Amino acid sequence: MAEYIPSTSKWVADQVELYESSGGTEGTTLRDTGLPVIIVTNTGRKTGAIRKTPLMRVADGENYVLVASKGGAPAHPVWYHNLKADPNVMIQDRAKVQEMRVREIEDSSERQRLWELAVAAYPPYAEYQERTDRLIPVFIAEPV
Ligand code: F42
Repeated sequence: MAEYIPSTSKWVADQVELYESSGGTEGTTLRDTGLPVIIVTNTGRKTGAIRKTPLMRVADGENYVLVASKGGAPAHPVWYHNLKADPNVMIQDRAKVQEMRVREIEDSSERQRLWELAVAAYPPYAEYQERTDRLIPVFIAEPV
């Protein structure tokens, strides 16, 4: 069984701890914004370790849109590379935990539709894209 290595960001690791230990009843929003968060459990592409990444909850029907924004940082978040290496994830949305498979959206019109959903759910995504000249990657997570 692979080991879980918490995020190096304490606030992130703390949110995962609270979210999971409360069975998805606490720690389910972004700080005091009231905006919902999901936890994406993914596999470290180098360590094979279990990694847990909170992301804003952007639903598209039964699917989720995962946005590799990292606050508009110049480089993709490391979890982006994990998902590209192994698309099999677990997503916890409050009390619901399900196996899902992710794929990066390359088609520009589909990406545009999903990007608009994401910005509607979490407007700062638009500012993050302004901050960086990297195109912020968008994944769709679909039930297995
Ligand atoms: N980040 C987003 O990008 N989008 C969001 O919508 C978002 C929402 C959100 C809500 C709540 C919250 O608490 C955090 C939120 N975050 C969001 C932050 C997100 O959870 C991540 O912390 C952030 O995106 C940065 O991801 P990261 O994978 O770059 O994390 C770094 C800090 C990290 O954990 N690095 C580890 C380390 O040890 O330095 C390595 C982690 C890892 O996966 N290592 C791989 C392995 O094999 O284990 C190696 C990968 C490689 O190729 O090097």
